[in-house]
Amino acid sequence: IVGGDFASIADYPHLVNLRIKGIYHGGGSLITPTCVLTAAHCIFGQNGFINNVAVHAQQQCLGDPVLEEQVRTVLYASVSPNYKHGIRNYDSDIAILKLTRPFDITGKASLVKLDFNELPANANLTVAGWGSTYHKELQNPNQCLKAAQVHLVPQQECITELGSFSPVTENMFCAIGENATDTCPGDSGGPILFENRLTGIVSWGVGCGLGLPGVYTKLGSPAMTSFVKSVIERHC
Ligand code: 4AZ
Repeated sequence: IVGGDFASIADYPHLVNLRIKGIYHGGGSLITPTCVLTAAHCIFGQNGFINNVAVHAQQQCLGDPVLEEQVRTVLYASVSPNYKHGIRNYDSDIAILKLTRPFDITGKASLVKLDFNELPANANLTVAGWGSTYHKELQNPNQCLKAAQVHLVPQQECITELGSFSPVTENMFCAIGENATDTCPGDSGGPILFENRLTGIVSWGVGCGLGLPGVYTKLGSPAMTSFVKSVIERHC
């Protein structure tokens, strides 16, 4: 996150981080004790049964030691069938990871509530993650959690600003904060919250903190809503 402030994981008890072979690969949100919502591009190539992805809960900084009870492995990933990985295509950037064993949500970890409603104009939103803190910063393996306030950008304005880089579709919305506050590589998969409910997933952008909006997978689009609801019903 560019801008914003360091934050306490206690304020984001649903936020998890994803590891592939131990290496940090993005954020995620606990939506049921056995399911994590994330971005498809964070786990690209991992659709179906997978054995090399782990989920860490309750980590303040990526380099902190994690207790065994706060780590789960992933049984399989359900990736949106409309997600087509490729440069300049982030449509339907959404996946749900089914864990091999539920997290204990009677302790510090807890579930986030999902918000499938259309956001009001200029909605104030909160992002949180362990991503880069300035444009082109390499991922810090010891990054501590940051959070920031951003606001919804009108869809047409976002299409005008970013549409020439990559299509801005109905399954996306855009947001930016004061002084170019933004999400950055490494924040992907993590939450964007409206009134403490999950309304989107950090997905893509053109650089970060450059004054362009960041782009988020929109839980409230018809396709994203039906994907999430059907996976939860069948698998979570
Ligand atoms: C990324 O590459 C990424 N500025 C995520 C968010 C933004 C840009 C890039 C938004 O994961």
